[in-house]
Amino acid sequence: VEASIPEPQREAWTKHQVGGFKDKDGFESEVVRHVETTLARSLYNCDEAAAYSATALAFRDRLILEWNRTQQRQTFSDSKRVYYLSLEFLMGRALDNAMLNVGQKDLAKDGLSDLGFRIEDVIQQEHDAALGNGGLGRLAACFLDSLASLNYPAWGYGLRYRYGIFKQEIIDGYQVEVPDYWLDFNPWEFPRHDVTVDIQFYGKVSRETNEKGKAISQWEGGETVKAVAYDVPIPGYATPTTNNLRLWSSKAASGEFDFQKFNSGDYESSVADQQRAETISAVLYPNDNLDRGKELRLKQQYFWVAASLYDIVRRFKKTRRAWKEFPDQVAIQLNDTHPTLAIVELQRILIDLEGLEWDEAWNIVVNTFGYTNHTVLPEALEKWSVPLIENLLPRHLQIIYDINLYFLQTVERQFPGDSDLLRDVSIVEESEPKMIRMAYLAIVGSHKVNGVAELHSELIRTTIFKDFVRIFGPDKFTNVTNGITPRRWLHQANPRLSELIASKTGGHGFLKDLTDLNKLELYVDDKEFRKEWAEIKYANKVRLAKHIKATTGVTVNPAALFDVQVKRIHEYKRQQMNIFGAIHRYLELKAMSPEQRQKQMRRVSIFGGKAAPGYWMAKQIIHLINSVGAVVNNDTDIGDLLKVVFLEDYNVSKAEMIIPASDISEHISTAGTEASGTSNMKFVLNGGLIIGTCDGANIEITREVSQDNIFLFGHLSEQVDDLRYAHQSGEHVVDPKLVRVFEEIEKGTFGNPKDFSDLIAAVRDHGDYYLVSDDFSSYVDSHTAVDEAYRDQEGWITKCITSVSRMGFFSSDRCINEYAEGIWNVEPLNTTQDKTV
Ligand code: GPK
Repeated sequence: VEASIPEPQREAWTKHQVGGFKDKDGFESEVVRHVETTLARSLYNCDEAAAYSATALAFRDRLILEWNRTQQRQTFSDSKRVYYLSLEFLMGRALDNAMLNVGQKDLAKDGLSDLGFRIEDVIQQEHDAALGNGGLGRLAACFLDSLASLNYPAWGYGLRYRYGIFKQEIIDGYQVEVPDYWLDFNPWEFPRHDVTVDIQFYGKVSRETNEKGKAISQWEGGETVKAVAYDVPIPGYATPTTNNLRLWSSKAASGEFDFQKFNSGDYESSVADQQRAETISAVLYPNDNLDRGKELRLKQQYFWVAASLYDIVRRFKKTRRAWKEFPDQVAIQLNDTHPTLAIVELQRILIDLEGLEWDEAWNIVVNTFGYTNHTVLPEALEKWSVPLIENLLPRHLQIIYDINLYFLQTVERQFPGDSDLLRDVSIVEESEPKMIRMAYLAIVGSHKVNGVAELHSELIRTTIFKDFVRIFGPDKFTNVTNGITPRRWLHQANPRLSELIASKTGGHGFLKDLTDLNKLELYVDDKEFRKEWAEIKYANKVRLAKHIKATTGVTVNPAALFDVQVKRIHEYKRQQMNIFGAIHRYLELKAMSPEQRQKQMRRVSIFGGKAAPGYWMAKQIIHLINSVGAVVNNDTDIGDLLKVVFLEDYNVSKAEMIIPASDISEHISTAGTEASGTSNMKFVLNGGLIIGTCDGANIEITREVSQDNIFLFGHLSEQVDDLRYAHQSGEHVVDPKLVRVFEEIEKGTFGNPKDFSDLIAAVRDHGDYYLVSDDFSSYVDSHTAVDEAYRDQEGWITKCITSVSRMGFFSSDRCINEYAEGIWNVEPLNTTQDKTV
């Protein structure tokens, strides 16, 4: 690699190399400099927002120095890199994370205090980067943190949406969506106006014969859009490694607008072209676990994938290696099927632009890609209509057909005459219109396919992808159980607990190796330790209680059992069962004598989560929760024995406050539907227990913490098909307790019953697909067991401490190491032997 500055001038560079601030004084002077110059303000008009901006800029400057060194180190070392392609990165706030990861939060706290600010207030000024929907997007963000913390040479690639996931307001008990325009001031990104890629759409394919007599296809796009790179530094924890998240933004290819049109007076169409181009990266699709097949979404996918691959290939070409070495230099992980077109695009680059033979190219492609599946729900599996692809990406459709042809030929040789099998595994579904099954394309084009928890990986092997296991053999399919970063989800979200753990485990090493938590088990009977543990949980609950009061007006008692379900609203996640359960509890309390009542456990039933704007049932669930809250919370018979609250606009930074305040959290999906779940891990890591079904990672959490420390209920995934079948054949008898709940709703106790009729009908009249009635009585019983266990506070604390001590497995560091070894074949980069120019 050549340096751009010749030898004689380099001395001046070394002399002026900036080092970043080293102490509190240096930090303060950077903050003041940014306030006075970058922000053009002064001590006369520096509010909290300005203090945040200046602090963020000071840390950004510091990060970018490490970013530069890391990129240099990775280039010089010439080692294999990982590229994580994800349409979603749910990053949340960056400042607190950056301060903690570089180990300068205490310094910043003191510095800000000198300047007249409280660090907590300054941190709160930051807008969440919410470029994702839920679990899948947050997983990608945890992975970036682990990749950097473990010193892997890794980049994330995504889209720079102008609008992230909408903000949720609750108005009169209904969800209202408000656009999330978050880029007003974003100090964490670096625009790279020099790093651009022209992306083609539409157009036609021509076939020519080259000098050697070989047929070459050339795609000439009918429309060009420019991709501009924006880089976001990703600091690792307690390491100099600062990786890159590259987000692409779309722009009109001709700059601002078409001057030809502009000069000829056609202003409107000139501006329209520009707007159409910018629309591509304008908004995040707000659906979780649902595919809607919209053309603009396909455009987003190709735009992002093509820009990323161009970038990756450009970087590879600088090494001047032979193409066959590509998979030794590059591992690309597909986060769900959203980036599956990357498989087709790389094959196109290799055969159409680089002139490789099909087989050689295909070998490279397959060895480069890995595919992670995140769901078995049929409505979430992506399919694109053939006419849509043909119009937008004509050459890609041809290549998809060729991939399918060669694939089906090998299947035919392996299983001669099995035409059912050929139809079942074909990448092209023979429907009207024909559809491309993206998961099948991803499987065929990758060397490894993984699920995200043991049960889920087993389910994909035995159900949705079983034919592919026959064809490719079992080794292509593997499991990598999800994990979470303990930096954000313990150290940052629960600083007091992190300190307490550090005091018992010999420092903060557990944040690098989470299995160190097992040292806590020695202290489970330590009186002083248990007392502090309980105090911290209580303080976290007080903080949440204040937030509840301020945002909903409801007074909750921090001594009550906090029962939390926060996640996207979805029928399969069964928030409806939770609120039916809360109604059941309310009815039981109402039926009691006052004396009896006073013996009951106090509960706060806390909900949060967004419904996709077009998801009618999910919106009814939100409305029911709010309507029940309005009645229960104002019932003087009930007082603080039961409160039901819905927290508006659940997002990453709210999660950081809510999760540490939970006593019990609900992970109650119909068995076999929740691929993994990741908040389940966060709750237990923060000293809360779980009520849950035998689903996703709940099963592995149980294995780790033991049956005694989790409240499991409900039918098992192997029983689900039979139960559904039984419902179909009219044998469905609704649980009597649930019948009673429905009666109460239909009496109008919680407002107009028509508002909730579809929720009831789904269970009573439409086959109860999610088995709410089948699981209801065991759910209610399990809650009774929770009450009993919580009554014994000492026993409860023992359960919590024991569970935390056994959560080491669920670090995303473990998870990333498994990907690195089993799928990517990459190694961490030594950060101690820095080479310089
Ligand atoms: C799965 F298919 C999808 C999707 O579209 N969005 C999404 O967030 C989630 N997911 C699963 O639902 C979770 O069970 C899982 O933990 C998470 O992905 C990460 O793997």
